[in-house]
Amino acid sequence: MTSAAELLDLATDIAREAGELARTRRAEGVTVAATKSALADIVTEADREVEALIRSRVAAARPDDGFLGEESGGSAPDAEITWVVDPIDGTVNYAYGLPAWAVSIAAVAGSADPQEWEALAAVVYAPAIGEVFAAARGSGAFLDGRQIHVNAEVGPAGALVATGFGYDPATHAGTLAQIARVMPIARDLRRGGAASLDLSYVAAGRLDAYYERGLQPWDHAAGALLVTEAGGVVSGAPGGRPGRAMTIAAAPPVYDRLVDLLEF
Ligand code: LIP
Repeated sequence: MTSAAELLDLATDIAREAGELARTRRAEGVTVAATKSALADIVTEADREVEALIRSRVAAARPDDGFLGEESGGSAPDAEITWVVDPIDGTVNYAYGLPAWAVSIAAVAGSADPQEWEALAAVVYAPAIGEVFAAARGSGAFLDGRQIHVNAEVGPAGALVATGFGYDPATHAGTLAQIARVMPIARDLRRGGAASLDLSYVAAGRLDAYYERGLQPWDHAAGALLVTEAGGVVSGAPGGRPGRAMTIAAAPPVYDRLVDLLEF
């Protein structure tokens, strides 16, 4: 079986090529191709083009692998390795020209089900910022080749916590109520708009914690491995896997305090 390091090398090469394509398309001007689950849930022509590039590169290099992409769906669910891809995570940021967007690619084993898979390799590439977050299972997490770690200690001012709002306006009141429950342990909040980068920033110690409801598998697949390889904890509801109901990521002490405040 291919090693996690070999999968990471391939994922990184593909992410860099895909990211440069996305950046080129951004500079040319972005066209919204359609809306999906809600008016705010947009897909651009670049999302589709970048995912097609990633899918073709993976198929050429590893034709027997499965694929699960935000825009083109899944294939070969029984494959030994599945590539879980968000071609442009932070699509709204990308469409507005804000820099917080990323190509997120994870290679997972055992199943195409996020409740069962074992992530082996992860890369989150932010082309507009020029940073590559990478991890191979068991080998640590890295930012541009420098090893990174979660913030194990939070200062007396409290935790810097990131979260997000789903595309469905009907969920916003519940999200705001949840924020009110979390604020007693927070020094401040951040809302970056790209889950893969929020998770990467927890791994790098730039955030003390991140939580969000409503994430899709491709939003958290790569970032979750980065966090655990950086010494953090990632879950859904306590003891569960990250998913639509909830994704929580933090260093152990903050994680435990956050879980006590969130309702599941
Ligand atoms: C986005 C996530 C973000 C969330 C947005 C959206 P997309 O993914 O990365 O954290 O708040 O609602 O789901 O749609 O840009 O790939």
